[in-house]
Amino acid sequence: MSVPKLKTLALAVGLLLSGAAGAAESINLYNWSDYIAPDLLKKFEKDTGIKVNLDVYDSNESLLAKLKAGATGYDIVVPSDYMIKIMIDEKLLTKFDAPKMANFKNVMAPLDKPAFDPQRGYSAPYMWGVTGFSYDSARVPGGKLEESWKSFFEPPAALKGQVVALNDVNDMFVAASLYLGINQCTEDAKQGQKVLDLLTKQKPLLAMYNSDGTIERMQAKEVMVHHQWNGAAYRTKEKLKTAVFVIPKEGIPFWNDNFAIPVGAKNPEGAKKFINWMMAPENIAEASNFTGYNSAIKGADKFMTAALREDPGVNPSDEMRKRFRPNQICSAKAMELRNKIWTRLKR
Ligand code: N2P
Repeated sequence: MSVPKLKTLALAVGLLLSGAAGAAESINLYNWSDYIAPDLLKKFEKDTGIKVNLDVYDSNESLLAKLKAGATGYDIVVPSDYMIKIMIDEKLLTKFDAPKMANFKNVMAPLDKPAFDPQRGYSAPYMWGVTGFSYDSARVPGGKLEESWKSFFEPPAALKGQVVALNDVNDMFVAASLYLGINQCTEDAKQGQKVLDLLTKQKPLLAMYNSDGTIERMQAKEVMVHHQWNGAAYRTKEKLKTAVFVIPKEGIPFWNDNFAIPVGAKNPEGAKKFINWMMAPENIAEASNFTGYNSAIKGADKFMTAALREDPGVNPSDEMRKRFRPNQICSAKAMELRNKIWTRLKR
């Protein structure tokens, strides 16, 4: 048979298979915006016959609010570390025992036994990263900003209206506490007030608080400085060669995002297949190649683009890793203080 005919045949068989299976099964994935490649979801569908419907959110807190309001349509959600713990405590997650999955053996320490879910009963790792800030070296005064949170929280007057903060209580509170030398889990109202004072002083200098569209905003030169997750910063640098990502000397919030199955999921078995599939090195690497973040899966680096693997913001040197400050699991009292400060700031 000729090659074009073979191709047509393969296509016809493929369509038949995916058509038949696709109609039978689907899962609803509720993920951060711009955080998974549409092609990868297609590949999963081709491999398993399960179609993935994607809906997106912009913060852990919006996800939590949605689940608490009783949203039951989702089979998989992607909370960060500290939010996994909150959701376990609020009984919003289904236990699925990730270590029993075939591909869990690929998970690297320490993310195989993280403090927020030591048995990995309720979660499996997706991407990890850090939250720093980017600036356009072609346009900031002097072409350089100090490697300090000072550049972001107390920028020079010339940067008024040229700085964007993530609309993210955890990333903002932790960064501010690192800059001020305050324990991120503080329960002390006086310390909380210091954070609020810093953020209140910064507020009129900001163009906005927004976690979505950070890459496009930098690329379009709408602003010069952007509080940013390192994967987004990597993708920004691809589009704006003069962008620089900063890992501040006072320390940088280190986070990891995880797959979880909410209580009330309609297709938990399909969700488990997806989670296991995503822990295969070649699949998670495709996720990394799209999102710009690293994963905790052994052997994934082989399938990552060399540029991503070697990027100092995505795969920082040991020296830079000393600046990583993992998100901690704080007391309910500390979280209340944090949320109160955020509400006051935003009103
Ligand atoms: C998606 C980035 C999510 C990472 N745009 C934040 N933990």
